[in-house]
Amino acid sequence: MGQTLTEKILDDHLVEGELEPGEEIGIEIDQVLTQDTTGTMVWLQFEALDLDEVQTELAAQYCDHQTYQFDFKNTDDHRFLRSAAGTFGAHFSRPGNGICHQVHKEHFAAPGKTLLGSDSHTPTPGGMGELAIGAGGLDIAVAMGGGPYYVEMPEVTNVRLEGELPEWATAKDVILELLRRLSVKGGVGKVFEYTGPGVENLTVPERTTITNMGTELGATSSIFPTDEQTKDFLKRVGREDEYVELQPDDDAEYAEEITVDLSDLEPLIAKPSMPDNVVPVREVAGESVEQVIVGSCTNGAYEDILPVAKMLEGRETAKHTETIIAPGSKQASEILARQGWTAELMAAGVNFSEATCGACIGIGHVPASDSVSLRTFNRNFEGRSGIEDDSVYLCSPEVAAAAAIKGEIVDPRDLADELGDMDAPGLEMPDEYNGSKADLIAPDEAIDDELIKGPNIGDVPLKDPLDPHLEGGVLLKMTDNITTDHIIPATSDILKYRSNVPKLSEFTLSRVDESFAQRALDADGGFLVAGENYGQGSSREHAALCPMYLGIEGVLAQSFARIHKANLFNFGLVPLTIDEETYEKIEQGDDVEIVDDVGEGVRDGKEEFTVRVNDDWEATARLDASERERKILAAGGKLSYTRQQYDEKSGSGASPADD
Ligand code: MIC
Ligand code: SF4
Repeated sequence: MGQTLTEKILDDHLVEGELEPGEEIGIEIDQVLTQDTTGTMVWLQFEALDLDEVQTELAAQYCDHQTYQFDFKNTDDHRFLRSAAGTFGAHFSRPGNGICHQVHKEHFAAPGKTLLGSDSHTPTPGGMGELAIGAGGLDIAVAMGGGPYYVEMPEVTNVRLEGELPEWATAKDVILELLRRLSVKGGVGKVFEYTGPGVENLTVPERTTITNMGTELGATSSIFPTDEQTKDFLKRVGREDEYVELQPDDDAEYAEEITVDLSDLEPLIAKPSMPDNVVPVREVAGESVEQVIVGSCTNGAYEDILPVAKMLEGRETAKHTETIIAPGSKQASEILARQGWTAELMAAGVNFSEATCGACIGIGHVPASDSVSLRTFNRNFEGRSGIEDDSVYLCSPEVAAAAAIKGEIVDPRDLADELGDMDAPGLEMPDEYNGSKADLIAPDEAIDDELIKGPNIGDVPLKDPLDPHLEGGVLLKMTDNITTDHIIPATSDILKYRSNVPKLSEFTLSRVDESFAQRALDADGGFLVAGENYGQGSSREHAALCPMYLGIEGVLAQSFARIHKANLFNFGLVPLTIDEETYEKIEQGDDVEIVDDVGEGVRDGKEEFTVRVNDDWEATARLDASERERKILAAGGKLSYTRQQYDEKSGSGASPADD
C-alpha cells in the first residue's frame, strides 16, 4: 500500500512507534521555532534541563507578539531571548522583524523537514511541503535538546482541490469554506493533506494561508505536495537549492476525502466570534465597519497587502473606517516601500503598523465599543481583540479592502460593479524577496554568550509527584470550546507577565470568572469542568502552568484540544474525559473524589476511573494517555520526568532529552 505525503515524512523521521492512527509516535525534529511570549519559558526550561546547546539543524527565536514594548518587562523578555539564542545557538529575529511564521517561511522553511514550534500556527510552512506542528514550550525545549517529539499518529484527510479560484475568491475562502463545513473541532487528530488538480493553481503564499489556518480546524498539521510552484517560491526567496520533490504515492490511502472545487468558491467571511461561523459576504453586506486591519500570520504577506494597495490606488478609505496594515514581515514592508505601494496606501488613508502580531491579541488597535472590526486574521474569539463583547469578522484582504473603501461590509464583486473601474487584483509575488537581513542574527553573529535575566523573569515552577488520592471541589464549570484566550488572555496588560508565573496566575480564567484565581488559591486544590474542545486555540503552556500553580489537580471535560491536552500532561494535571450526561449533572461547587488510587491507576494503565460526586452519585471518567504520558503524570510533569530520565542515564553520557 502506498503512503501519503504525511506518512512519508513521518516515516523518514520516525524514532519510536508505528504509523498507526491513534498510536503514539516519536519523531525527530529538524527545525524549531519559538516566539517572544512562549519563548522565555522554553529557554528557562532548556536551562532547567541543564542543556547547553541546540541540537536540531536549526532553531529560530522570533520577537513578534508584543513588539511595542509598552513595559520594560517585554523589553527584558526580548533581551533575555536574544541572550538565550546567542548562548545556546539559535537564530534571533529582532522585535519588529516580523511574525514568526512569515519570517520562517521567507528564510528557513524547507520541504521534507520537520518543524516544531511553540505557537499553534506553526503548520504554516506546510504550504511548502514541510511537516510543521505546534506544541507547548516544554516539548520545544526537549526537542531542541535533541529529544524526539511525541504525538498521536494523526489520521490523514485528503482535501482534493479541483478547478481554479474565480476572480475575487482567494485562498482565505478555501480555508473558510473548510471551517464552514467542518467546524473548529473538525480537524482534531488529523493532518489535512491537499491533493488534486487544483493544487497547481495555488502559489506558495496562497497555500500557506490555507495551512496556517488549518489550526482553526483543530488539525495537527496541514500540508501540500511540492511542485513547480514550490520551486518558483524557493527561487524568489533565494533558496532554490532546498527544493525537494514530494508527492504522496498514487495508491496512498486516506482516512477520508473532502473535495473542494475552487471554481465554486466566492468571498466568505467568519462572523463574530468563532472562526467557523462562516457565511458568504453578501449575507452580511451593509453592516457598517469602523475598523479594517490587514495583517497577521495568515494574511500579512507581501502578496496579501499588494491587492489592497491595488484596490485603494487613487481612492480613499471611508471617513468613518480606520484602516491599518500590519505587515507579517518587515521584508514585506520594505519591498512594498521600495516599489512605492506604501505611499499609495498612505495617500489612501491607511496607517502602517510595525510588523507584529499586535492587534491579533488585543495589543494596539483595540476596536471601539459596539463597533464592527474586519480583519484578515485567523481568530476572532470573543474578547481577543482587547474589548469584551467585540464584533470581529475574519475575511480575505480583498474583502477587507472593499470594506475600507465602502465603509461597510460589501462583496468586492458588487463593489467592483458599483465602481466600474476596479479590477480584481489577483495574486502577484515580487521577483525577488530581497529585503535586508539586518534584523536577523545568526548563531555565529551572536552578541551574547550568557543569559541576561531582568527582574521580571522568574523560575519555572515544579509540581510534586502525582497525589494518589485526588479530591476537591469543582471550582469552575465551563461551556464548550473554551479557548486558551479564556484561560490566560494575551492582552498587553497580562502578556507582560508570561515570564512570571506567580503573577500571571492571578489572571487565570479571569475572562470566565474574575474571582477564580483567588478561589482556587483559597481552596488549595480542586477541579475544572468543561464541555467539548477544552483549551482550543493557542499553544501557550501557561494555560496549564497557571492552573497548576493555583493547585488545580485535573480537568474533567467532554473533549480536549490536542496541544492543550499535551500541556496538561506536561504540567502534571490529569485530563479526564467525561460523557455528556456527567457533564450536564455535575455542578460548580460540587465535591469530587476520584475513588480509585490515582497514582497506581495512572502507572498501571488504568483507563477508567470512578468519580464520586458529593458522596451521592458516581460516574466514570476516562484517561486516554500513552505509557509515556502516564509516566509524565506520575512524575508531576515533564520537567521532573525528563530530569529523572537524566538522573537514571547520567554516567551513560545520555542527553537529558533522550527519552
Ligand atoms: C495566538 O495566536 O493565540 C498566539 C498568541 O500566537 C499563541 C501563542 C501564545 O499564546 O503566545 C498561539 O497561537 O499559540
Ligand atoms: Fe501572531 Fe495572531 Fe498569528 Fe498568533 S495568530 S502568531 S497572535 S498573528
